[in-house]
Amino acid sequence: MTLEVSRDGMTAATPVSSWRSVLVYGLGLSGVAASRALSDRDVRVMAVDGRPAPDLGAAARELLRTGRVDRLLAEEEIRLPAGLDAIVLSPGVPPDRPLLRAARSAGVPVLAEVELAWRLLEAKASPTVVGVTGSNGKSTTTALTGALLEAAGYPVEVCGNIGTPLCARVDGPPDRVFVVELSSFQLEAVDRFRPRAAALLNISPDHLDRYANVAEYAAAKARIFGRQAAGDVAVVNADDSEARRWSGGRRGAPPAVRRRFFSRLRRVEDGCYLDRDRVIEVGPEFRRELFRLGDLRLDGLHNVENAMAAALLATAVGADPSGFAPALRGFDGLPHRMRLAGTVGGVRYYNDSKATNPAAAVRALAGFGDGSVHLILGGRAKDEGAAFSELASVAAVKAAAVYLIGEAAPAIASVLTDATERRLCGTLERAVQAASTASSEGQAVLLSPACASFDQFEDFADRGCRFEEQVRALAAAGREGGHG
Ligand code: UMA
Ligand code: ADP
Repeated sequence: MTLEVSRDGMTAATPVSSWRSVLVYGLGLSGVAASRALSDRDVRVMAVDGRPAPDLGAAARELLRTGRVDRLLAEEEIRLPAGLDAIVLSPGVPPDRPLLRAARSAGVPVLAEVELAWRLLEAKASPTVVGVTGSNGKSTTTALTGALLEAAGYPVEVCGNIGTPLCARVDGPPDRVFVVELSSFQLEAVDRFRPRAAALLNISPDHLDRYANVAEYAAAKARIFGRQAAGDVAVVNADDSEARRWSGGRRGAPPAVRRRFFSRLRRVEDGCYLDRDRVIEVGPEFRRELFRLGDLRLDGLHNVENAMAAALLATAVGADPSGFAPALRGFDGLPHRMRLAGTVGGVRYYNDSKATNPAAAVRALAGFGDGSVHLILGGRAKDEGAAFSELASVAAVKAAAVYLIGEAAPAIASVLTDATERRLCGTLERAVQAASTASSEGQAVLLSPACASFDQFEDFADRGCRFEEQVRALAAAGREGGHG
């Protein structure tokens, strides 16, 4: 599959103010927000969704009931309605759906929800948008950037893939800074979207159920820089060779864009780096301290990278870094990312349900002692076998045992080394039970599943909450039994 949306001139330049009729594809969070924004501007909205109306969420049903979305088409109904100005695409909808192919051959623009939001913002003023993408660390970096900008006195909207669509934040007071987490899915269908500062944190294999190969996935991510121009800043992880490669050259940031690098490992010429316990920012004519490692409440070296990226993004839009250290001291992370869910009988239970690919789980394991972790892995793999091999070698060192759940259990079991003790548990409940029985004081039980959750749960948050519930139940049982 090729991405049919090109950087240059995907769409006719008709302003949204002249639109009359739009089809919104997907009526989840993105589609609901886009539909509301369009109907508020008197654009006729039709929608298409693979789910029938009664199965949609309450907000979508309300839009249909009140006539703000005036028609719901079934996904198989592949005829393109006449007279459309655009199709607004939800990120979860793959670009090769028949209706989208038909739209492209008929010359109807297909735009991401974030692209629509950009055009609505652009119509009012010159917006300040900060974008964050990468395979891992997007949500944490997005939230951190928001916290640093707030500490520097900016009114901030933190939105995008982190949970609230940008379209839902478009209307409101002027002069806000929009910090937007962007997935590869969203970036596939952006066109004029131009973040003043944009970060590419890292690239590791992910979503290979949607992309033919890693290059196609990375190319979608690199589109974050596509419309940047002189005066804009591209923030790039110097320690990640793929991020470096995709941020420059033909498909990355145009030459006029200032590329600023962050590195944990070596000095950079323009950007920031770790010098013992201090993060130092350097530019052509200056050098200053941004924060110290001790200011970070988040564990893990990957979070040092996330904080460095956030600091460069915040300074790119003008933030004074003097408030960064206290802001970092006040940030204790997002739910479901390496959170201590409880300590039972001297065993620490960590919820890292958001680790939905192998690279994220590898990072999670890095912080533990050898042979000390009872690791729960599995769910719906986004890729077959190969991607688990690095995780298998790290698990061989760090894990006391591995507990496998969900669809991917056989694929993961097949790449674990012979020396790695493994149990096929099926469900999360059985895995937590087995891990709690086998673990001993001083060890940890870690849910860092390296897979998506959709085979057994609503989403990663549902999986994380179920894990935490079980940990609470274990703690309660421990108290009743007289151990704590
Ligand atoms: N649908 C179809 N046909 C399809 C696929 C979906 O009709 O082929 C319909 C579904 O029936 C449903 C709707 O589309 O009614 C859902 O749309 P969606 O999957 O795009 O999800 P939204 O509710 O709009 O949420 C999206 C992001 N989801 C995805 O990208 C899959 C949310 O990220 C994001 O928070 C939200 O927009 C707001 O911006 C979630 C996610 O899993 C957390 N993201 C992936 C990730 O982080 O790895 C990319
Ligand atoms: P994303 O939004 O990209 O999924 P999150 O900030 O939600 O990223 O973090 C998800 C998981 O990825 C974390 O629980 C952690 O295990 C891992 N992670 C976070 N930051 C990084 C990073 N910079 N590099 C690699 N892995 C990371």
